[in-house]
Amino acid sequence: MVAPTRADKFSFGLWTVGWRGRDPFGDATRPELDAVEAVHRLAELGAYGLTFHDDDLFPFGASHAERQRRVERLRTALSETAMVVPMVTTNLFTHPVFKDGGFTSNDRDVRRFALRKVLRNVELAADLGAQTYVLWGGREGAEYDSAKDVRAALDRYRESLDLLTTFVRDRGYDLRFALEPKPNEPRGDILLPTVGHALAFISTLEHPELVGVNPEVGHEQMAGLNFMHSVAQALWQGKLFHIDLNGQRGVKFDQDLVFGHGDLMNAFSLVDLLENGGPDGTPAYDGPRHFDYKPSRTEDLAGVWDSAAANMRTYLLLKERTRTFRADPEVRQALSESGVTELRSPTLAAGETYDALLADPALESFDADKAAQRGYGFVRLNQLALEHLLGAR
Ligand code: 3MF
Ligand code: MG
Ligand code: MG
Ligand code: MG
Repeated sequence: MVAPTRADKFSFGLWTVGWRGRDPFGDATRPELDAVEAVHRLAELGAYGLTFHDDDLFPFGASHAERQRRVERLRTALSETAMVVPMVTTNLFTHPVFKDGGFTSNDRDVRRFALRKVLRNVELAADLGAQTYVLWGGREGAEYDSAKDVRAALDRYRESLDLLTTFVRDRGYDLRFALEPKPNEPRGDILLPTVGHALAFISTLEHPELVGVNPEVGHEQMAGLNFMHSVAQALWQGKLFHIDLNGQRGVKFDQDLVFGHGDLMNAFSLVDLLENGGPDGTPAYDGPRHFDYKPSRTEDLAGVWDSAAANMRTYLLLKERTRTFRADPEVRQALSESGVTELRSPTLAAGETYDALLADPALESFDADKAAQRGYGFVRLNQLALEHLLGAR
């Protein structure tokens, strides 16, 4: 039951298991990991996909020949393991040239260089059969309010997205873009800090249908937000193109823990939403279950693979627990008594107008004080969820 298979669609960033443990205060604690080994190890563990930034696969500034050589090695590993590349992304944050951003750098030459870096990697993504191209603008932002004209920066952000969507349309690529919001780190303030900001921005684009979001558990939680709520709204707007699963313990630095090693109750409700939130309890999301975490720098290579397996195992355990939760007759009754199911009924009757609502005699005699006495039973419902999560029911 908790052995992952390809059908579970688990994918990992090459930069996750490949993270060497370098942080702002300490050097690397682990050796470099070869992309080919990563593909083989992840496939053995039950993953189906690998994702990467251009710079994860070939060094920044690599020659065309070197780039091709690395891509071919990856292609061979993929065919040996039947692994796929569902998503590709660009590194617009490591090289010092991007210290003030890529698409929104104050320096126009840097912006042009950044755009070309993305365009070239979009070609590779399409060639490898990726369906999603993620854009995480970690350096698009500022530390000082006087340093960035935010409206001009958003104009440049939009200009970049409009160019990218025109490019994939003209080339006939079957590829969509997903913006990954994050409130801060590495910049003091990052543009498009939350899922909500990104959704509002997308509505201003030339081809909004080609752009969605890639929400990350820890990023929304760093802003003190409820991750499940953010994902639910993205789903509601048809914009959940991809997802980054990991763990975060509260409003502090970006922790990138294993999925479930942060807010476990919220992870449970997230898996419940993704797996059972569709019509009649079907999955609400069918894309990759992508892990963007960092094996803690205390771990050796064995610990890296243990942590990779832990992400998938935790997800599957939660999935199983959400099934027992949904199937429990007591839960069904509690959901009904709490009005959770009643919220699906439209507030107005079919064809009812505001005049009819204004004149409704039932509202004349509606006893607000009496209605206010109702207990919703949400605590009991949440305890049922917790008991299923703990395996106590
Ligand atoms: C940083 C992130 C990024 C993005 C990545 C993929 C380096 O907190 O989450 O990881 O996920 O750039 O698009
Ligand atoms: Mg992250
Ligand atoms: Mg993170
Ligand atoms: Mg991420």
